[in-house]
Amino acid sequence: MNYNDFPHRRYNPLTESWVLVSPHRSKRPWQGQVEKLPTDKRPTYDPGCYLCAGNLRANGERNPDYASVYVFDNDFAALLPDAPSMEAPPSNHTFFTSKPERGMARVICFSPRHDLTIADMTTPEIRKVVDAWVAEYQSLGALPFVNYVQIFENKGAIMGCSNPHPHGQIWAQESIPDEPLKKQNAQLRYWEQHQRTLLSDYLQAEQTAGERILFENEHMVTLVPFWAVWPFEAMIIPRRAMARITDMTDAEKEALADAYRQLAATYDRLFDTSFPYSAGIHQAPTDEALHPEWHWHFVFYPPLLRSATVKKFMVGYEMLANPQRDITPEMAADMLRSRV
Ligand code: H2U
Repeated sequence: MNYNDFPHRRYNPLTESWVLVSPHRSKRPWQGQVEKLPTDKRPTYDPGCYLCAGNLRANGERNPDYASVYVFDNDFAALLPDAPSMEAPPSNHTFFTSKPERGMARVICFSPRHDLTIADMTTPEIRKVVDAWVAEYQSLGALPFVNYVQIFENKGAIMGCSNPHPHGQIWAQESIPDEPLKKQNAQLRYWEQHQRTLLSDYLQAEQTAGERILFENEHMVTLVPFWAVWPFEAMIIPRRAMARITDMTDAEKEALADAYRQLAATYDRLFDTSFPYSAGIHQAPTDEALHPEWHWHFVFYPPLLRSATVKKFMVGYEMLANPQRDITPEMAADMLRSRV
């Protein structure tokens, strides 16, 4: 089947869900239109920024004069460690099910430089971000009430990011949230059948196919997944099956930092803009089980469709039925590869 000609559905084996692909809608040749935005000239230090070194935060606390990466408890955390414990009887009425949820939320400043993004940082600088993620996953995961740690970055005003200072977030909680839980269930079934991780076999298939891989280094492969929903969705997958980022060797941490930088820079070159996205790492829960089924990976969901100012909306059919896309993941991979 020539995917470029026919509407078709693609299956995501990690989340066990479908995406409708309608490439005939974008058969018109790619116009390559670049609508330039006024360049976002930011100072290296902004006295009004609550994430810059030495500045006051909204709650009156002062950031230290940090030199590389700085992590602090979110002053407006969505999860709190002292919510009533699980011993509190949950409501189990059929229609009003709820349960208390304990957790923590942390903010991670990637750099003291207000004007940078991951795309502008060096690999050794980003390596420090990776090291902080590893340390946070370890320390938050060790808390008795934490069973899952979600590391993520929300970049760009279009994604609802409240501050352009380079930063990410970490939420840690009692329950495994829905997205990673879906992936856990699918990976567990695959592992039980094959004694290999789903993503090890997927990587091998992608390497044979070749058409969706963007770039590779010694330890990481960056690709547009076959089942991508967002126009320029991408994944960084470690070659070695590892359940969690704490399993990485130094060389793998370095390789992850470099792939992250390269993908962010490739995105920026695509539409000549500071490319917005939500990105995050899906990995094993911190519930003390070994989880050999898990193969951690880094997913990128950018909202842009055709230019710096044209965004894809997940509305209508997407809200009511299934996600849908026009350009195929292979077309997106071609476009991104031309900017690597
Ligand atoms: P986002 O821009 O990605 O939403 O992240 C900023 C986070 O920083 C946000 O969750 C927190 C907000 O609660 N924050 C603080 O913890 N202290 C502040 O002084 C302002 C913002």
